[in-house]
Amino acid sequence: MSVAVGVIGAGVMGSEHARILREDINGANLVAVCDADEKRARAVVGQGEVFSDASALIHSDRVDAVLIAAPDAMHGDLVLKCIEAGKPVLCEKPLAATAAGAFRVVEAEVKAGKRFVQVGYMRRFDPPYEEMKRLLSDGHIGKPHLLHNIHRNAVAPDWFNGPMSVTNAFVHEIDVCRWLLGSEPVLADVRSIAGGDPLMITIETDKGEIVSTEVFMNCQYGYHVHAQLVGSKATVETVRPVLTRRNAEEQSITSYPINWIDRFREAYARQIKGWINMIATGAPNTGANAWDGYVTTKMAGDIVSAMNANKMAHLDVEARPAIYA
Ligand code: ISE
Repeated sequence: MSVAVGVIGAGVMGSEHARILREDINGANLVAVCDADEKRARAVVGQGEVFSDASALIHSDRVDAVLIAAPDAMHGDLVLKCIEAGKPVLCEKPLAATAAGAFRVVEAEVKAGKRFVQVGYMRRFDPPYEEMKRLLSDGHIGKPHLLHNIHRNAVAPDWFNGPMSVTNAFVHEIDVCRWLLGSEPVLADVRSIAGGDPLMITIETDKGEIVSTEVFMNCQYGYHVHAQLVGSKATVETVRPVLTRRNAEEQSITSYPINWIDRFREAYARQIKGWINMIATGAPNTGANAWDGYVTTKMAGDIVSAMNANKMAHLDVEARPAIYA
């Protein structure tokens, strides 16, 4: 059985997801793309149908499953429409622009008694991050003490604003902390240079681990994401995937990707492969669910509020509903 997928949003992420569905995934078929700009939709839809209305795509009999890559502020409502239509949905992070919007998704799944939603925290599918988790799980690192993160973009996207360093970018490190360590952030302190970029965010977890993250949205030299886990027996860190090393003019040079698409191309494809396999075979969902999406969005919002009040953020969430056990 081939899963017929409709993609909402044909921007930088939606067009890459559409390409992956067209070219890299056996068992899936890109049947529809919706974007406010019809030309952008037509450029990526392949043999599928172009929609100008997201609801029409979601409710189309041609569409079995929906991938949402629209602007962040639209995510929550579009996901709710997918749940109402009874269709599985992979939603790019964040799950919603606000904690309230994300919690409405959780409430809809609890009411339905069924999980429809996967959230696009693709680092869970990135081989370096997966290896880190495997080494930790197998006991090679010992008890985790510290996690150091670097999250640098070459130049912030033109739609970016200050709080998005947390709500759009740092949400990845919140999810990595929860997924890699199996811990819940309980305290966050944010410091920044004048102008707010870069930020340094220090989190303390419910197990006493300390997670430090630099978020720099305009580092100029390239897209650079790095993590180092410090444990009681060893440390382990991601190694930047490179294809070549150029030796010239007394230098040894490897290149940085220009954005997250190039750095995480394999992770995006593996994330979609796992999602399609789950839909087609009922295999367990190994990605981030709506509860994970709610927690990251709520914590990011709490951190932004604390930042604005020049305070530390005390992070807590409601009890996790049973359907997310
Ligand atoms: C972007 O939206 C992403 O999700 C990337 O993974 C992240 O590194 C970047 O900072 C975000 O703006």
